Amino acid sequence: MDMFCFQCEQTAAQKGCIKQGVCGKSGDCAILQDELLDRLIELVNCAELNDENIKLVVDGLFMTITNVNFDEAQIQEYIEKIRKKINCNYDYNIRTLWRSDEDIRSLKSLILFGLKGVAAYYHHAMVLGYKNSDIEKFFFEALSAIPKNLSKQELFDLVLKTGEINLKCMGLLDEANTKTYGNPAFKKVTTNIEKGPFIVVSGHDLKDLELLLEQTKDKGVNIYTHGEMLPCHAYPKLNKYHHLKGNFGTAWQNQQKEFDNIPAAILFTTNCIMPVKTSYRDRVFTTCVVGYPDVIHLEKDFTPVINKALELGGYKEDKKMTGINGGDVLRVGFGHNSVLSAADKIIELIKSGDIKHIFLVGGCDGAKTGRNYYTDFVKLTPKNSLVLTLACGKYRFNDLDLGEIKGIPRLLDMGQCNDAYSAIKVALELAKAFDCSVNELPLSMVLSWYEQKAVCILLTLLFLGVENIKLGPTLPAFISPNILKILSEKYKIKPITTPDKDLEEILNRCQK
Ligand code: SF4
Ligand code: SF3
Repeated sequence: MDMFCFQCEQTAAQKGCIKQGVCGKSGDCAILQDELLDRLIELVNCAELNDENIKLVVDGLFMTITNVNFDEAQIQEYIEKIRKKINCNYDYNIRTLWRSDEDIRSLKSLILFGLKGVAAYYHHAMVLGYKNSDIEKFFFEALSAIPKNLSKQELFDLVLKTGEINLKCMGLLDEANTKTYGNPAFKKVTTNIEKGPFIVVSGHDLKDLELLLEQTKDKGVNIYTHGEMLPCHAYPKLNKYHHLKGNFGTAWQNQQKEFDNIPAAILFTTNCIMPVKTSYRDRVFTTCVVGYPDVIHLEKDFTPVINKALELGGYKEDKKMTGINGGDVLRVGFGHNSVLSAADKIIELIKSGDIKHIFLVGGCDGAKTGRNYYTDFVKLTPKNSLVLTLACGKYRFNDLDLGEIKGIPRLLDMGQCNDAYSAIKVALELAKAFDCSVNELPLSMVLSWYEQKAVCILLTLLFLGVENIKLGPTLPAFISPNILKILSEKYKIKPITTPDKDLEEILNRCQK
């Protein structure tokens, strides 16, 4: 029995991985992840919605996101846990979906992959003690719809509902993050590393970072963020720890090179973990839903990570490191709170013509060629425009100093992928101030996708009726030609072309 997976942007031949994942996932691991989905679908059809079962659903979905869990033993153990909760004779095999009519498969994939993204965000909210019954009910509703014989219209409605629920979920996570750690505020983050023991913490989980900061408080170990943990520096209740020093490395897809023989311990809290090379495997640790064979997995007691960092000792001298464009300062902290506190000024600058356009250049990064489009696009944006960014795609350009417009930095890093919520809030507030719709604002979205969290964010934008999104570097393999036609006609979604052409098209359209 061969695997089949086409859930991410780097899928083989733009069609699907069938022998081994391009991400490094083995065929057996992919088959187990499918089995995990089968059991979850059986669970929602058989068992009641309660705290224990919702946690199984949320974490189970999260485990199957790209670059989260490669550990067959851990996945098998999780399947057994679910099996114990299934108390009826429902039998489902997700392979029937992969073999079904391509439009139905496309719509159900949008729902299933989007739901995985929602699960990741809901997991982070739950960890901080925030819950919502509408979101929980939807996990059951959407998963139980996968085996059903539904019309294209019914499925399309569910696709948009996934986007609607994700908006609610990102709102809940925003509330959880800001109420727990304060509102993000502007902060300069260094890419340089101080001498002495250190730990690199990767992923998206703020709670894990807080626990690690607490547990390393008086241990002589410095903490550096990596990848999507970078925005944590902007939260007052996280940056109050003086040993949270800076950010290590560039984008997630460079980790195999950047972690090679690193004299530090590395903790992965969520995606994106890549196949762990033997040159640094002894210093990698995973927690929660992340797993990799032969890598030590921890649950909230980070003593082994700390001991490893002390044993490795870090660099002997301070080490100068930079972003990919040579800059060594990253500016973070432009969530909705700080951008909206400058809203009056931004509105005034738009009215006076000092700000002619706002670009949202955000989304995932990835290893495939062609993603330099985003760096080139940002470099080409006119000096009288702002560039909002979020998620890990920003590592292509976040060390660039684009200058300021009357005291407002041109490049505004709004945070992690889930902070798309901030961008949406800002867009809605601007639309209110100008008494127009978001589509009438001088605002354009140029997005990059890689994994399934990007899918749910895209569905949220569709739910909100946002038009003219440019999406790249390639379109999802799971969107069939007919569904793509509907999306391009209804929402005017277009694939990216070249930076000059796209920029010209955007600016011309907005002048009309
Ligand atoms: Fe292939 Fe992406 Fe699936 Fe990995 S997650 S197996 S790369 S489609
Ligand atoms: Fe990135 Fe993996 Fe998508 Fe949070 S860390 S956005 S790719």
